[in-house]
Amino acid sequence: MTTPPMPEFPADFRWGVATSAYQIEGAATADGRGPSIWDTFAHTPGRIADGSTGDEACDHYHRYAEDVALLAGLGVSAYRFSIAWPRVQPAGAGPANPAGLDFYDRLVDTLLDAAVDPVATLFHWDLPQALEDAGGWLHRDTAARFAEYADLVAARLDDRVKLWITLNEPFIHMSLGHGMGVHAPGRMLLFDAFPVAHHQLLGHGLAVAALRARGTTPVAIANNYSPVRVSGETEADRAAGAAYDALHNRLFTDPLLGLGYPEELDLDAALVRDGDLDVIAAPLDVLGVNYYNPTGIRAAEEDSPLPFEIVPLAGYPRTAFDWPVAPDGLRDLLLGLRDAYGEALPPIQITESGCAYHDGPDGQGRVDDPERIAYLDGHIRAVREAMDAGVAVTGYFVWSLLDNWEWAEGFTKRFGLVHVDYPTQRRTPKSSYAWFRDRVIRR
Ligand code: IFM
Repeated sequence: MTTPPMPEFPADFRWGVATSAYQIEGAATADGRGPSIWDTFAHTPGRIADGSTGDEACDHYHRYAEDVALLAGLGVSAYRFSIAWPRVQPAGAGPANPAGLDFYDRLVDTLLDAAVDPVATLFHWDLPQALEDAGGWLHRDTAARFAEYADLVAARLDDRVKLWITLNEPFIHMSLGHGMGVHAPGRMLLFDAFPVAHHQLLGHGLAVAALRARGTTPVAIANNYSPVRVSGETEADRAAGAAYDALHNRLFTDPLLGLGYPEELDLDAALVRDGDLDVIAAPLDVLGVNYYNPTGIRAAEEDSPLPFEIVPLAGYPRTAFDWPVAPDGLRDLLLGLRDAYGEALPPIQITESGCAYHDGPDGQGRVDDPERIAYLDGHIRAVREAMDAGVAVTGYFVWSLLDNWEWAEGFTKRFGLVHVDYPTQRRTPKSSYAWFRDRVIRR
């Protein structure tokens, strides 16, 4: 697909791709790895759309050298991956499992040899099952466990990792995993899931302190954001939009940037102990922004358990996930963050941006994915527009390097720049891979 030339970006702009451990690694029991909540959830009949698990996924654990060669061929300056807590602490506590850390040591060195900066996420949803059995993120102690784990990882890798990301999308982990029950650990607590928000944020703050004590590597968090589009004209519709915005966007940003919790969410005061908000508001070097789509909201029916109703947004193309393709949402989101937080806002990196389509090889074995090229083209231009309007954005990571195991959707959603034939594990770069390399990175 031909697209008009991309506008200029600063020479040191960080172009990367992102993945996460459970979605690609496989090797679920190798080298002493313990079970995570996602192993348990995926192995529970009826939880995953195609009945699959992450037991093998993309077998990245054994094929990481081939995958780093794909990164080198792409020309990215950074690779965002996550570390599986149950590889490092199989039971969620105690000394590190050296064999688990050895894998990330090898990966980091292979990345550096290929001139790709390692960007490591410490928690991308794969909580050790033993911690879940003790209460998981509903339990305050998990925050302290997370900081201990962060310290063990940093002790081994801080000399080479270029950016730490503490948590990935704590909103999604709270809402889908603990509010609605469609992700691990499968709890359906609705607003009683708020302790999961506070304890993740507390764990983040304690982990930031542990990482700072170990070295000088910059630290970030990767939040999921979805700008709200109010559907309807009434005051109740606008109030519903504000309620959703507080829940999805502000709950995990206001306290990080020193504003405390949004008042409208009415968090149980007993949850937040003296000093917690100071721990959570530890200065960040980068705010990671994961963006996929805006959310349409209107007032809920009177008997609804939620103070808003999510409605489909008309007028946009849609991905295989049925998510609207709305690059304007990314621009609006970035401008909105700047307007809401001003000087308190650290530089932003787009830590995930991407789309799922039903990609497959043609008769010649080529995988052509023009929709993904159009998607990325629009979203990268949206970032440039926000930068032109004064928002400090210093990086952009495509989700994802490889087609991979998409949580409750199993293998049915393909997000990769590289196609994976799961039975053979054959990797085939899609046309978006060449486009990203030639039209964006090496322009
Ligand atoms: O695959 C996920 C990723 O793990 C977290 N952010 C959204 C992606 C697409 O759903």
